[in-house]
Amino acid sequence: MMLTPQEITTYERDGLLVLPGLFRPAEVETLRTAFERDALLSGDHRVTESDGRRVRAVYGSHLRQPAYAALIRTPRLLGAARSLLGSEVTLYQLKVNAKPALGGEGWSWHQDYSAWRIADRLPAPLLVNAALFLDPVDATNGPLTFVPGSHRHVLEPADPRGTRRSEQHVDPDDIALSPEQTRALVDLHGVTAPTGPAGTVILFHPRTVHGSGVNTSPLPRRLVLITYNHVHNAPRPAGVPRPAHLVSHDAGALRLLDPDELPGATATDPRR
Ligand code: HL5
Ligand code: SIN
Ligand code: MN
Repeated sequence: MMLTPQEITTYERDGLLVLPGLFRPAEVETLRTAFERDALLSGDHRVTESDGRRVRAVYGSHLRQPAYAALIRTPRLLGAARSLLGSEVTLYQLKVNAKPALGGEGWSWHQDYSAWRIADRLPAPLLVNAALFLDPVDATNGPLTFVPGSHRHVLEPADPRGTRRSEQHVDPDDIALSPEQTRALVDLHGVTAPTGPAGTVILFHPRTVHGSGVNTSPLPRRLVLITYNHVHNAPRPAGVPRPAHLVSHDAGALRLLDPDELPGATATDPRR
């Protein structure tokens, strides 16, 4: 799928673009079922909430679940990433942030590129994130919240606390902006927390400041986050690269999926 010139202008102005209901209910159902299966597999790719029990995030589902391997190559997402980066793209990262019902924890305000510059020595912020709602999102279940226009600010994360929240990945807590930085940005640009049906996609820039609050609702807020990278922007880790479930080790340009390859899709869908 190609984005319209107007959609590209909005993305460049705000650092984000909302595409309501981009995936059909049957497609989302397939992805939810595959996630439920994947979330049962223990390992370093699965991050828990502070109770050490409930699932906070699952990394690299495309390595274990065919529905996610197919998802990253759908023309709707891959085509959009290519148009925004103006190049062939590779996969950088895929995760599902699960934010469980009745108390799923929040994510601190941050810019993703800070994590990837520091942890993976990624040369440039030539990436696009696609956030796909696996559940309907409203004001009560901890929506992803953005500072529109913040992608033009180059910000140093506040001094990290001595201890890391997680050894498994860079938690936004560890690259969080200070209250002063956040207040200044929000004063300047305001905030937006897009809501919508399951299947909605938000495209956002790796420097767009974002975070989210606690899920107080009785329903989970599961969110797939796919990060595409410019084909000539491979990370250059100083030592051992981070594991493939965190940062893809496949440097090859992604190939578009054939129309009938996505489980749950119909070949007649005009937006494929
Ligand atoms: N957890 C990611 C990583 O690469 C970084 C965060 O939202 C993305 C900041 O370890
Ligand atoms: C969230 O899931 O609300 C936070 C997502 C992110 O930091 O990428
Ligand atoms: Mn993030």
